Amino acid sequence: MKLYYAPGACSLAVHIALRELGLPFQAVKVDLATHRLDDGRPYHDISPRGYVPVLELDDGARHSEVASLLQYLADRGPAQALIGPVGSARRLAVTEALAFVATELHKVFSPWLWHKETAESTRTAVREKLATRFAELDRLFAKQAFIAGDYSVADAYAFAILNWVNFLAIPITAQPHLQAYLARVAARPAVQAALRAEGLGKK
Ligand SMILES: N[C@@H](CCC(=O)N[C@@H](CS)C(=O)NCC(=O)O)C(=O)O
Repeated sequence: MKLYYAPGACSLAVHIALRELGLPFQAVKVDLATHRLDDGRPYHDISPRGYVPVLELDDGARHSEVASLLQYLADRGPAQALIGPVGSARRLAVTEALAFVATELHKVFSPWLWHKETAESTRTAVREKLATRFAELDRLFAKQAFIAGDYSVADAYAFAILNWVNFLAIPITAQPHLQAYLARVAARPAVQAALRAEGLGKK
């Protein structure tokens, strides 16, 4: 498999899952500022929307959407441990968390906070909405270690998105349980390896 990624972007979730599951893959870096690969090829030839992640399967088929890619990969893991069998309560909890991260966190942060042209009033509204989500997560992580019970692919996704608080200097000191959660996920060897491979590891 081939993963098209940009350092620290939402593609980090898929990168983490590939490493958690020990699946063989090649990582191909995309410059999202220019939408080009390192060799100069236009990324829109790979991804018509210009988005990462794209996962290219061994038969050459290309697929996108973080939440779907994570489900696909987790189903290939031993005993579907990172997602749970179809029809199980575990699966419902993990897919519920994937949808929550996609629609209530990922697409609240982006595109608004990443684009310089976003009006300050919009940024303020986005930060307020995120603050309510962070407070909800803080209450959740006071009670449980991971977003859907045991560690799952939804944690890889939640971590990749919530980690943006560091890039965007959004304080979460008022949410100690959320802070501890990020540290807990960051400490996993697969997460450390993915961060290092993307040039984001601790020096
Ligand atoms: N719906 C897509 C969204 C992916 C997405 O927003 N990717 C961002 C990085 S986190 C991107 O590639 N942005 C580049 C751009 O806007 O041109 C998914 O969930 O995978």
